[in-house]
Amino acid sequence: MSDVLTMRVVDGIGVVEIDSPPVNALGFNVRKGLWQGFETHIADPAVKAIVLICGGRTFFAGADITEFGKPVQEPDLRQVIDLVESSPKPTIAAIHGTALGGGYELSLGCNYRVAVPSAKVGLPEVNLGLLPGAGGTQRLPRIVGVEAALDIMLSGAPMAAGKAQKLGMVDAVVEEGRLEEGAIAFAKTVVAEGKPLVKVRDRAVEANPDAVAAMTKKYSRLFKGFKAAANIVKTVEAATSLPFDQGMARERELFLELRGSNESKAQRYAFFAERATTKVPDIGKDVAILPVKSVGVIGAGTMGGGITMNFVQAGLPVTLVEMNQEALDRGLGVIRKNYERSASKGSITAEQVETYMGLIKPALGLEALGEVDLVIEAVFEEMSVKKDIFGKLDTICKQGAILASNTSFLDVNEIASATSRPEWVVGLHFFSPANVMRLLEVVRGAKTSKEVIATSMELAKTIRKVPVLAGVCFGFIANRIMAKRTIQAEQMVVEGVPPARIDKVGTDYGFAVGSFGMMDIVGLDVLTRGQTERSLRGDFVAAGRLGQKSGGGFYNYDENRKASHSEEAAKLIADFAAYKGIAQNPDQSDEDILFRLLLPVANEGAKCLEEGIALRASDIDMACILGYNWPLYTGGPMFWADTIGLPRVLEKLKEFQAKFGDEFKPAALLEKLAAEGKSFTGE
Ligand code: 3H9
Repeated sequence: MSDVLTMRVVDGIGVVEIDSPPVNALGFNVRKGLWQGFETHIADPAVKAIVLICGGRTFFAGADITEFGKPVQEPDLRQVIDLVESSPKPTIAAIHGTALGGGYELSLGCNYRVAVPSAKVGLPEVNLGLLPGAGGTQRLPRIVGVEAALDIMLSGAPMAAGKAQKLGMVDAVVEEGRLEEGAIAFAKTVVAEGKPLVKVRDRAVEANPDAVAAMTKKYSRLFKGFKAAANIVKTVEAATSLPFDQGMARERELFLELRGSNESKAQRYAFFAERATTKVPDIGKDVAILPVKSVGVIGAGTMGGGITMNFVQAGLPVTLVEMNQEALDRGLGVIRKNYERSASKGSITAEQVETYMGLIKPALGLEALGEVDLVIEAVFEEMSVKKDIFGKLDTICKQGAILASNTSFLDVNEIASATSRPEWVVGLHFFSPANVMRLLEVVRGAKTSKEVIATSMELAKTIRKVPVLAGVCFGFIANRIMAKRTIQAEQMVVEGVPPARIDKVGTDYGFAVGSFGMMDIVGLDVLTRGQTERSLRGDFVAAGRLGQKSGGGFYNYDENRKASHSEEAAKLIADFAAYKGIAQNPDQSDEDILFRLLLPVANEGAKCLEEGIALRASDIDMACILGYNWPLYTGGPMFWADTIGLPRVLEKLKEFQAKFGDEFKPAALLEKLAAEGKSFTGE
């Protein structure tokens, strides 16, 4: 018998139980087990109805994503669902944990679905660049109608059992902890009542063009770059216009188109990349995770405030320290305003606003941090200031407190040297806005202890961030490598390519904002702070063009912040080019503009790998996706370079190096991998 299958018969009800840790993904072994379980119970005259249940933490979490690149071994999931659906005996899926994707689709092949209150169901395939490919697109609209089905499939969001019951996605909710008993009791009632067995496929569904239009509008962001959403809409339209079997054939065709696409490959890669970031080769499960029950944040500015919000939302009290009352009040005011805005939008309750604010303990002076388990310093980027603070923390903080800096560029080892306990010092680099961006770079100093790293990685999970481990260097991973894009954007603009053209190439690729649009948002004065030499941005600042806040930077802005061409900006650029004696070269192709912007990013990523600054290429990709909104469907700079092919990447870099200089000098690792026919990511 299959090693994931257990069968029993309880009062005439056959139970098929599958247990395949960690999440009962529907890989070949599981499908084989299901086949065997259902065939056996269908053939057994003593069995009057069949309950399908999972062991472990969850019902089936979907198809096994690792199988997608490989040839399918039969029975495939659709064949398994056909077998279940063709059962002459009532079938009942018993759901706990998360019934997702193929897992929920399998339950739709059953006549009934029962769940415990804590269970969730959903079709999240869109997040992997796919569509529900095991009948979900055809069966779900037959239960909930076109509008709700599209909402569920386009959002990809799991739904709690109670709500799912109201929509008919779940037929009964049974007592928590007594799923099997509840499902068996349900099955017995079905048998006793002898009702005709209704299959989902036999239900009717009506077309609803208005709902399609409304949902297409609601999820409009998914229709640019991503491919799955458009195909999901097509399958749902097929469900309303074609007989079931033809609808299934259409679903298959559109699923296969997505499965083979670079976009879906990138999204599947990102799914595993996100889960790989916490795996640090020299830090095993034996390394202790230290308790962090209270936090101190130094600096109530934009970063400090955002950082504070993360922790209070996770229920951890934060002592927020400023040097004067005015700054403290201002910082607290901004945090409150952010929460009140969320409450007015309905994303949190008024009560939550007070709970979060109540967890913040405002304080003047570092002395208030004596007893906290973790301190995060978020003051401005000046080494002497940081060293002064860490020196004081060394005398104030209790032994065993983690001392973290949110520095974006500075040397964490030097900061640690201001203390007598460098093993307790770490970089925790948040990305702005810190309460929104999911990336947390955990910067490992030369002496940072394994416990501190392990605790930082765990802490990221607590505050719903994705940690990426980085070594000490200027800018760590994301800022260091993304700076290469900005350098090239500025270089091309002084060569005479208009900012709008460069930004359009960036936004066509999938960035929400181009390099110049972004500089205008951040503020050119901020970006030139501390600069002594003449620079293009400095010329803009000197001319009073600071960006959006002054009504103009690289672009002019109207009152709605809509950007338009600026003659003054064009003149500043031309003057700067003349001052630098830059040869004009405005006629560059879109492809060259794109490659000049982004290949140096991947090349710098390769250098981070060579130097051991990043553990793996996929960490670099996660850092760019989660810290810089690099378009997910391209997989990040390293995966994208792989999809182009490293020999071609190398060739382009060499061509640019010959034309534009050593900024494009290929990393040794790139040369090596290209020569060996390998890739950065192994994909
Ligand atoms: C699909 O179903 C297509 C069909 O429509 C059509 C077929 C024809 N496969 O996330 P966690 C691994 S597409 C393989 O850390 P949590 C995961 O990598 C699928 N592996 O736990 C990790 O491994 P490791 C639609 C999977 O408790 C471990 O399990 N379904 C899969 O935070 C634990 O995962 C989805 O998109 C999988 N499907 O969250 C659901 N799922 O320990 C995807 C997980 O080595 N899964 N793993 O790092 C999830 O959303 C979350 O994993 C879940 C648990 C909510 C289930």
